[in-house]
Amino acid sequence: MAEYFNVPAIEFEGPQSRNPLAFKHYNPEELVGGKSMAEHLRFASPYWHTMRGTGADPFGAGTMEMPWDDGSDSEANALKRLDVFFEFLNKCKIDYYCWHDRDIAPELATIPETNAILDKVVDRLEELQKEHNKKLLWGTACLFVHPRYGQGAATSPFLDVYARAAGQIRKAMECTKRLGGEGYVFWGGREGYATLINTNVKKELDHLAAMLHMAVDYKKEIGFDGPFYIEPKPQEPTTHQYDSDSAACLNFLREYGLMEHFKLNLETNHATLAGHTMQHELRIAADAGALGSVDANDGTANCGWDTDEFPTDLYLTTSVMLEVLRAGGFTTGGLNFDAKRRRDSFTTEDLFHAHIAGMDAFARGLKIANAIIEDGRLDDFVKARYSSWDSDLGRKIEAGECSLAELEAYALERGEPEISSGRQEMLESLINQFI
Ligand code: XLS
Ligand code: NI
Ligand code: NI
Repeated sequence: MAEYFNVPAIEFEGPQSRNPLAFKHYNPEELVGGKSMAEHLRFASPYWHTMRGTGADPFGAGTMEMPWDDGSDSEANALKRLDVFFEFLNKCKIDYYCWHDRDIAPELATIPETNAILDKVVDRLEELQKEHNKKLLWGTACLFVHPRYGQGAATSPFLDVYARAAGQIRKAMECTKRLGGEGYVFWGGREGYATLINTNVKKELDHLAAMLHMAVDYKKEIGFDGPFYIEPKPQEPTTHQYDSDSAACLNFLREYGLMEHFKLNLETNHATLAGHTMQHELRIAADAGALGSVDANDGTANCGWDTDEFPTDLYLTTSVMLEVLRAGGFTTGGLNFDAKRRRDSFTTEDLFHAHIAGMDAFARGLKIANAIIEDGRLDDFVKARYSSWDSDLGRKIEAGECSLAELEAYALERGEPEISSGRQEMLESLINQFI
């Protein structure tokens, strides 16, 4: 096979290494809390950023060097990109990947032509996965790029657009199943509104739920047993996206009887756009049994865009891994770098530097989070903070067997409640001891 990257396979060399093309912390086989780093972290690379991201922004053209890509919509070009991608995954020691249907194969003039080229690409992906022992973390349908989806896909005012989206979802699910995908994502990029002046929100949400119910039916029909994930994001490209954050998604899923079929795929930069920390989003999902997968990236806090930067902040990776470990670790999910290099990091080598940076940051986050949990002081503090509930009365309230009058009588007897310090700064300092 031709080599497309003038970069050696990336090896673990340890924290003392000065080699920029080596892992300093990510050592796939190394055990952390009884499980290998590779099993804990389940890194994935997104085809759309890694292979299709050009570096273009609203003010300038693409900058990324992609000498293998002739820019055409030909089958040969689509197939060639796959070889490049698998060389990259191998050299970077990444076991999983994710795609949108339209990243891996182009949309052609008609639906049958489009599906036929997609099938050819999926045939080749099947071979490459086997040959290189790689797995599909999740697939998804791109329902936001084509102009027909400009006013939504599953929430479009136009039935014909809705039907088009339905067929595209069916096909993308079939391809995901064929490739042994461990999950399937719904990111509703344009499922929202630009303005309420022209929008029937109730109708749009009912239609979105109907689409997801049809997807559940199809999932059963083809025997796809991975979970569906909804990926929340509050805005961009729409003014308001319906799946705005974890809590909004959970409410929607419960309202429409979809909870048992869905988990959430949470992305850091989407959390911050929603005015939350990533840790908040993960916690809300985990408490509902819906922490599915992570789109691992970061943003620039004071900028307000979804800049999809590689995650290199140890406080962030530590907080993510704390929530993931406490939730019992990933099952079908993983850490998908939904991240792109900065426009100025345009060489093919930068693809490696970016992933090494993210993988090392998460390897450290994992070790730090595991050490914090094993140390136990943080969790013990939280447990002790709520210890007044470990009483007969506490249990009675939690079981829903108490009345306001009963509690009033209790309070009368007790007098002014005693409270203790929340010790936020002490705990922040404790966490810093591990970082
Ligand atoms: C965009 C989203 C998108 C999803 C997949 O902001 O993050 O890339 O992850 O459709
Ligand atoms: Ni994403
Ligand atoms: Ni994003």
